[in-house]
Amino acid sequence: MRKHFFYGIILSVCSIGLNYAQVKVPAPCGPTPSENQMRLQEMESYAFVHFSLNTYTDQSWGFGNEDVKLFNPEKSDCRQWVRICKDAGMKGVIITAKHHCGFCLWPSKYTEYSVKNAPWKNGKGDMIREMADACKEYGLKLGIYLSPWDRNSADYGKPEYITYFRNQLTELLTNYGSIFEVWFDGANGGNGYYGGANETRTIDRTTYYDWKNTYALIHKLQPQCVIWNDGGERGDLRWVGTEEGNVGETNWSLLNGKGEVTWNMLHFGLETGDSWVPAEVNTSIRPEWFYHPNEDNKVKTVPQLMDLYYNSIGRNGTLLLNFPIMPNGLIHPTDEKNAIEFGKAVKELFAINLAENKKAIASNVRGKSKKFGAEVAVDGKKNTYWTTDDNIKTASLTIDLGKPTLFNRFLVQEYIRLGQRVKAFTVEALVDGNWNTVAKATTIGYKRILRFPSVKATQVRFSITDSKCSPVISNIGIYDAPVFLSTPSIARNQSGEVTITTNDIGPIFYYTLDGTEPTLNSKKYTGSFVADGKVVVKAISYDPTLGKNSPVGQEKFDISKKDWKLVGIIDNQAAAILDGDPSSVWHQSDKKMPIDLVIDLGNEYNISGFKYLPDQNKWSFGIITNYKFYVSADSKEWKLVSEGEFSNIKNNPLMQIKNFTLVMARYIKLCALKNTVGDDVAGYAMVDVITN
Ligand code: FUL
Repeated sequence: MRKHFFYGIILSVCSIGLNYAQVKVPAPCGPTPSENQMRLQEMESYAFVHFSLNTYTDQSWGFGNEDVKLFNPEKSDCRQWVRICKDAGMKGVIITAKHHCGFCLWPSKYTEYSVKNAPWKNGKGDMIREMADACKEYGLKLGIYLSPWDRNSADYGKPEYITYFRNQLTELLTNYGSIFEVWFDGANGGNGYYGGANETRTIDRTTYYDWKNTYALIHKLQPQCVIWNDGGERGDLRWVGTEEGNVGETNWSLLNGKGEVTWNMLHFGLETGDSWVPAEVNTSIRPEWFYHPNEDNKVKTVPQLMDLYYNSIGRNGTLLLNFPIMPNGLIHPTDEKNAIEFGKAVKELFAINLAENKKAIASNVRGKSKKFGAEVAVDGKKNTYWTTDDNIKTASLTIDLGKPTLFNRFLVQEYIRLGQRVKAFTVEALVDGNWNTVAKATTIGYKRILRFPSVKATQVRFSITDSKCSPVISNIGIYDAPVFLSTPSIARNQSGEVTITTNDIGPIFYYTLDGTEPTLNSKKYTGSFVADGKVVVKAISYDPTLGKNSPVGQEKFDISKKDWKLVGIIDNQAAAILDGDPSSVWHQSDKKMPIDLVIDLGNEYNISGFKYLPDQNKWSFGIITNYKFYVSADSKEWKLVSEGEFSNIKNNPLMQIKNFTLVMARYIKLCALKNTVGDDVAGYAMVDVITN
């Protein structure tokens, strides 16, 4: 009897051993990330800092003739920037070593247009060196933004410029230690100073830069560096088609290595793509990339930054968040405060994974092996995974939370070293013995986080309903996230009626009209009210059940539009320009460029600027890039008061603000000279004036 028992043990040990040895890891499914791409994906979030001569001229894009003498950040402190980035949870910082104006933040040997001729530190300063030192001190990685378009260089457009560009790249990749990412912006060619030529230069972005050889140089100098490039040859990462701070809910980390890349491919990836090209979500903590004092109250709030987190990292992307540097060389205190609170909130949110080390079972386990079992998905280790037998494309995993548990977030990760596989999944919660679906989604990738209203359940079932190959899940997290109320939106229509709204369900609003911060003692909003003429409306929303209020929303309105009339336009839809609603838009397409829009303000005013908001819709068109702006007392004799470009309006279609010398007028004329696609359509969501 004892003998049998002994042989039995030997036999079963052998068969376990056999079973273990037989269960092979799944084969990769489609393209997989390189080590460099993997390292970047695991960084999850990193920062941009935008600092150049634009900082001193209040511009988005410099022309290339701005005076180097303007650059004198008397308090500049890269340690402040890096400390803030670190506290915000970021793992690296990419600095605009050279933006489109061509000004270099390091003393390049190859141009005079750099810090070496600026008053800052008597021409002895080197901002890239200071950044490299600060990054080292705080344990963050350093990245470089080097604009291929250079509006200062006399050689731009000629072959000589490529040598210049590579010389600069060599300086940056040789003298400042390890660089984790190089960023080549897609804005290319156009008008500029070009060493005094003051002309328009056009290049073929697919051939001019000879990216292949530039990439070879980067690989030689910095083998661990990833390349971001929106200008031609496919890089290691892709732009997501918007600077608003989101990537598609469906997000494949794939594209084709060659061929055209459409907007949809940028935003959603390409399920059938033959190359691994993950999404990087780039956006600014303020509307624009460079510092503009008029955006001091437009800094993204913590709830907005949390949305950004879910819409980037939570959708299988990395987050590249920009901080504009002020003329004194520091990050503004509001940006600092919001970024640090955001970092803290993310840390707190993910501190307790309610699923970790809980009992879990799966509908299928690869070779019935413990190594690939359900519990491995909740073991908190990133290199272990639950997977199924080959050819299994639908499967579920159930986690027993042990007791009724409140949660509102579900996080899941694929082991992407074996490819991105899952096409669709659902999450259900067991409440009082019934399974309720709490969320449905498509792709997962490196990380997917789903938000849903709080639910109290004893078990959670994660079901893969479609997959390219057998699913490979490395991690599952269940969280009870604190709820943030979003900043309320404030709009005013042509009759002067102010409306306050929010996407949250249930909160009430309090507001002020005298510039003071609203509190629960301020006036309660009971519906739209009239506040015509110049006024600042500030509002908060408050949820009595949560006992929480939102950050302050604010809108500064100028003169009343009651008496405004669009001159010579009979289409009723054109009222969209004056209705105060940023989502409504009117296009004129019955004329050839230049196309005029004339507005009668009804009275004479002292005007010192104008605002133009382009079409804000997803499939927007008629976005004006070049304009002239005229004023008149009688609509007969016109005076040109401003002309130029709406820089970067294509990628970042913000409200454009142009200031000019004070002038008395009753009529205004916005003349569209060109739009983003070069056709004859001019679209307007809003046109407004700034009075003294
Ligand atoms: C854009 C540029 O044109 C902006 O100025 C900014 O640098 C942003 C990150 O990329 O396309």
